[in-house]
Formats: sequence, C-alpha cells, structure tokens
Amino acid sequence: MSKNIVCNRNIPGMQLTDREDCGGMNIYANVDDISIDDDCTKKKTSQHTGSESLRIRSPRSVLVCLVVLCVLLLTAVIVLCVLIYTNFHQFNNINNKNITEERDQLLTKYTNITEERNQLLTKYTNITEERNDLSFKYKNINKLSERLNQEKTDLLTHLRDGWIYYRSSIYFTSSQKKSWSESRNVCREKGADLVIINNKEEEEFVCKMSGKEIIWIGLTDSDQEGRWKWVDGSTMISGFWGQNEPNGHRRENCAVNHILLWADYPCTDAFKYICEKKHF
Ligand SMILES: [Ca+2]
Ligand SMILES: [Ca+2]
Repeated sequence: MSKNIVCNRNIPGMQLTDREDCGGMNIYANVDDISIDDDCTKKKTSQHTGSESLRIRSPRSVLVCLVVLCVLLLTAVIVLCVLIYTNFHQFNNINNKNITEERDQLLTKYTNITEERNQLLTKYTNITEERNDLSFKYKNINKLSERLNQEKTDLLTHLRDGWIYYRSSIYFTSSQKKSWSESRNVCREKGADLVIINNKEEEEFVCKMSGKEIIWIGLTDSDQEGRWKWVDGSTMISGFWGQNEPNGHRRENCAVNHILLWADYPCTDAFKYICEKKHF
C-alpha cells in the first residue's frame, strides 16, 4: 500500500528520504504540510478503499458462503430425505402389495384345500358306509350260503330216507300205524311234525302219498272241543271234512285224512301218519 504513494515535494520539518518514507509512515501527521498529488491521492484513496473492502468483505463473504452452503446442505438434506421417504414409501407399498397378493393367494389355496379335504372326508365317510354295508351283506350271504348248504345236505339225506319234496316242504309217510300222539312224537324226532294241509293242492298231494290209507294229520280239538287247531298252534279256518264230520265230540279229538276227506277219530286209534318239514 505505502509503495503506491508518490510524493512530489519536500515537506518542511520532515525528511523524506525515499518514497517509502512518504507513503509508509507519517502521511497523516500534518495535513497542511503535506502535499500529495492527485494521482497519489487517487491511488492512495483507491488503494485504501480496496483494503478496507477486502477486510470488510471477507467475513461477509465467508458468512454468505457459509449461509449459502448451509442452505444448500439443508436443501440437499431435505431433498435426500424426501427421496428416501418416497423410495421407502414406494418400497413399502410394493412390499405390502406383494405380501397382500401372496396372502390372498395363500388364503385361496387354503380355502380350496379345505374344500377338497371336506369332499374327501365325505367320500371317505360314504365309502366307509358302503364298505360296512357290503361287509354286512357279505356276512349275511355267507350265513345264507352256509344255511343253504346245510339245507341241501339235509334235503339229500331226507330224500335218501324216503322223504318227498313238494313246494318248499318234504313229506314222509310212515309204514307203521301208531296213535295220534305217538305218530306226532316220531315226526318230531325227525325234526318235523304231523302234516298241516293249507290248501287244495296240498290236500291232493297228501292223498297221493297215502293212497287209500287212512292217515293222521296234524289237526286236533283236544284243548277245546269243536275248536280245531293245527300242530303249529294256528286255528283251522276251512277244511275238507267228510259228510257229517266232525261228529265225535269229546270222544274224537284227532283228525284223519282219507281219500280227500277228513274225519275226527279217537286219538288213541292207530293209523299211519304223514310227517311234514318245511324246507326252503
Ligand atoms: Ca272233538
Ligand atoms: Ca268223526
């Protein structure tokens, strides 16, 4: 700064050895004695004003710069936060959307699987019931088969012993004569009973078996006079009584069959007899 000051005259009472003395030291000591040319003044003033400006402007510039930097930094931080928040929000939205879709898909699968499970359970229940029903039928069929086999064996045995098969029954005609009670006992020992005549066809069949013989049939009014009952306990509704039969009252309580006609006889009389056994 002092080097730019130019002195053009000697100043009384003051020794200026060089320009440096003029410009550097006592330039403001005595204004009246100091003559400074316009250029010096201008330069000096100009230089002096620039230094002060530098001294004054530097802190302000720094402050401004700092403020600007702070503002920029704050702006950057805000923008960054906004970006982070926006991205985070978008990321969350996408994640939530994906998770929601996956949850809905899983719920749909769970519902479908539950329905399939219920359908399978229903089918399993139905199949189990069908299996039990078939098992029950199989057992019944086995029992029926065993029974039929037994019936077949029994029938063959009876046929070999002289029994005759007719409409689900087998019949046996005795060769010996016995009382009504003895005849019935023999039949029962064979697993049968005295014959029960249910209809005209059976009556005709019994007549053919007995020929012209008088045979005991399973009909009696021993328990109550005039109330004829079959040996199975059923009441006789209609029969094939001969003319004026039954007529024995309390003396004749057992029935015989003779050539398509019935008659009551004393039960102690001896006749042949026909046994009957149901055979399915
Ligand atoms: Ca009688
Ligand atoms: Ca009679």
